[in-house]
Amino acid sequence: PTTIHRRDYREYPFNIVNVALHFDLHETATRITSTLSISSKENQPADLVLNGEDIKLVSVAINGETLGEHQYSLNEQALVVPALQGQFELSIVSECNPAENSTLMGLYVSGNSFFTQCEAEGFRRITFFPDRPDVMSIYTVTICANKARYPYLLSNGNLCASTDLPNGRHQVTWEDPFRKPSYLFALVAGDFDIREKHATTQSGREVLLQVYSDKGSGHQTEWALESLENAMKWDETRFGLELDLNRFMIVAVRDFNMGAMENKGLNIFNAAYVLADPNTATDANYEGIESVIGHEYFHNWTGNRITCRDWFQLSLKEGLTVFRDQEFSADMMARNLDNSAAASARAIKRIDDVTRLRTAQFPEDAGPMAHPIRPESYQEIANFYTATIYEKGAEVIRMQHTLLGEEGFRAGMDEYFRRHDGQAVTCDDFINVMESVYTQRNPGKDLTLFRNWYSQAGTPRVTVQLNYDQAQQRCSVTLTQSCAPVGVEKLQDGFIKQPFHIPFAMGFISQSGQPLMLQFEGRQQSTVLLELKEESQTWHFEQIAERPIPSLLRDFSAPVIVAYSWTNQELAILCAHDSNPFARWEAVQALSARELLRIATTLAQGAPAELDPTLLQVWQTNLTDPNLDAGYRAWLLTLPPEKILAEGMNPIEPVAIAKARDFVRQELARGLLDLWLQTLCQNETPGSYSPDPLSAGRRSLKNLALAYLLSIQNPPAIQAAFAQYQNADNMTDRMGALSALVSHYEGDERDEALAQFYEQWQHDPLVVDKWFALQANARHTTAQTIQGLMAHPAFNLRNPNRARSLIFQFCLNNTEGLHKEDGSGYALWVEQVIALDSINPEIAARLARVMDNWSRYSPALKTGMQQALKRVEAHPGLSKNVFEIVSKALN
Ligand code: DPP
Ligand code: ZN
Repeated sequence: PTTIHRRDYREYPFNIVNVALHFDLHETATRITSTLSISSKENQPADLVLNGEDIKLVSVAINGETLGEHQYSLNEQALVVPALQGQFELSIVSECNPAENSTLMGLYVSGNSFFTQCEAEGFRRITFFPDRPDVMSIYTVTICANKARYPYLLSNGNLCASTDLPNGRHQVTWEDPFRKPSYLFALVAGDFDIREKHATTQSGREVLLQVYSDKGSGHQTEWALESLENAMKWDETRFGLELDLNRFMIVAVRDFNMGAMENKGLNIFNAAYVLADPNTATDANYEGIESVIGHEYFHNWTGNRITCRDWFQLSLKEGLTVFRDQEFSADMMARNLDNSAAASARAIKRIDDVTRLRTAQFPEDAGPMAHPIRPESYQEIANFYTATIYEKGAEVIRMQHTLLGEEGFRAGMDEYFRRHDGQAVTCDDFINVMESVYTQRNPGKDLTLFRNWYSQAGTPRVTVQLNYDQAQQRCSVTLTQSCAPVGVEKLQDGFIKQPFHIPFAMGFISQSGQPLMLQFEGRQQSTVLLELKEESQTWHFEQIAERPIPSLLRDFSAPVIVAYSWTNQELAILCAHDSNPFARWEAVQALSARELLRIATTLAQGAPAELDPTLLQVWQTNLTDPNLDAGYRAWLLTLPPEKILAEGMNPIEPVAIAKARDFVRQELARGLLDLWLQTLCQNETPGSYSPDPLSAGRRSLKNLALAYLLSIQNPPAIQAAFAQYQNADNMTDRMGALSALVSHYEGDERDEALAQFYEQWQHDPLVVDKWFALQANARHTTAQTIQGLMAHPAFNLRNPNRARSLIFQFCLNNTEGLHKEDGSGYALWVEQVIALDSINPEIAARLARVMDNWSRYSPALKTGMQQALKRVEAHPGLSKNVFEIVSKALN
């Protein structure tokens, strides 16, 4: 496979001014006529290169004259018409087979409907076209299909004509008034339930908001429509950005590779991010729906109005839009709360996002796929829809927000739209705009060094050194940064990593737990923002009466790893008193990670473990502190996930980590039994279900207590879990109880409950996904269990949600099952990567990434992992998606 480099970017030599598409929809043979009005950019002939994959060319004509076969060339990837110049009209007729398209890229059938997915390179599976984001055109789309089967025919923009045809067919025409790249094209045809609402924009325009879903699922779209309206209002208020179309449609589809897609005016969503009702969706599902609906809606400006010049700039739209959806969710969560509840609601959101970054992105940034948020090269762009582009990309935007401040950032965004609306631009264009505002507001400062976040990969480590001088009452803080070359950086001769510009927020806490005020930049502040721009820098703070305890990287002000050697006692003080709620949670994480890793090492050596009483003390404080909201308390009482712990262990002993977590959980359950039982009783949520953050917080604390108590098989808690399972009026409580039982309880009633759950919910695919996922994650589930479940009539490898719920859940989260000594976990992985690859390479490549960090595992495991990778690599006919992943892992 060829590698594509950022430095090789060349402008496309033609403008494609207008695109007229005519679809004659049939399940197994859809005929597409594409008429392009084209003009050369230059005064000399150039080859017209049109991408096309897996489609059949029927004819090609220029200005109405059909070309003979000698007048163009055609291969597996492209149609080339040589030496064209001036203005002309090109017409192409081609055919594709939507029913047989299991890649879910291009035009495909799901259930009884047609859908498209074009980002990144799916449009070339529909018609021959310069399928690259910098070619922007005005689209007119005509769709013709059987009227009874496909009463709704949708595309981007505004509906402008609709007529009945002979033979039971009908035809509609859509016009999108905005220029767009091909990846934002969409088409949907089918029969749907519709929920809709008229809303008025800031400037007083009336718009129609619609959610389309499978027949019979219309009662599950209320939350989606409400979230869409909230997103619309939020973008107006926070960024002054208004919906630019008269109608905005969301369509839910059961078979979808991603979460959702921001096609202009016609967002297509994985049903998992649309459908919810209290009985089938959990609090986490409700949150996920709100955030993804927000995300896709926000793309209308950050992504669609201003798009990417090429796919190396993906983070231009994704990092920025993730930042925007994170802020949207935080604002929604903090809405209507008093100051302190709002602060903990925001902290919860931040904790959640940082946890995601640390579990998914930090390992990526330390492994063979490590890449800067603006990569330099790729083989398959679909492999670069990564945690780095999205989550780290959002952190890089957040740092700019921190450096500019809310007002400055908003001024920067305004300027970004002023300069670039309607264009396909680069990350450099974005940072240039932000820098112009930054420099104007902070004379003498610039973002030169900050740009290294775009060009260098890896997670920087910031080592902190504190020197306290009692006589001078002075405390100095030295920050030192380092970041070893990672991923492709390691392969480049003479590569020297430059320092990053790191905004580092910190404060001091006294030995008695009080926040200290610091004199900094002419003001008294409890949190100061240090800007680390060299390898090492020192700051001095005066009038510090005693040796303080540093509270570091508050609110996670930069995506870095902090190294500081607090004593356990100092950490315990921060765990109980840090006035910054995010940093207080961090202290708990640091202390418990330290303890868990110590115990994991002990267990790996076969020695008996014992819990440090400090941790028990911290848990007791956080179970009883009267000032904590339930949801925030739940986070304070949650042990760090295995994947985060693994990043702190060398070599990684995954099973020892899992066992250490079990051990600590049980010790904390046993040592604080009464408090857990009280917590269980005190967090009921009476009344009918509401997904609001306070109620969700209570449910999460209650279900956490249940999990702790069941880990020691506490009999009253087992009873409580069964009662909760039977009586729950919402899915969060039902799943909370069932998952605690499935994870920790061995009796027959457990299997009865699981069987009953399936019986009750088998008609709802998203709930059946939950049922598979529960079992995939359960202790004692082995590869054989998974094989058994794959034989269940409800299992279907072609449906990505189903594959994810069973196979991905097992390979990603069931540590003991995957790493079983008999090699059965690895064998299952090999088999399923290969099986999926022949159906859907994009999904297969995601599963392939499970083995990324094999070389960091203990010797007993890494050989097996490496062999598994080699078996996949040796498989004939591998897609370039999977090939890129496994070959980089083995390199
Ligand atoms: N649909 C994906 C997202 O919104 C890719 N653009 O992130
Ligand atoms: Zn996105």
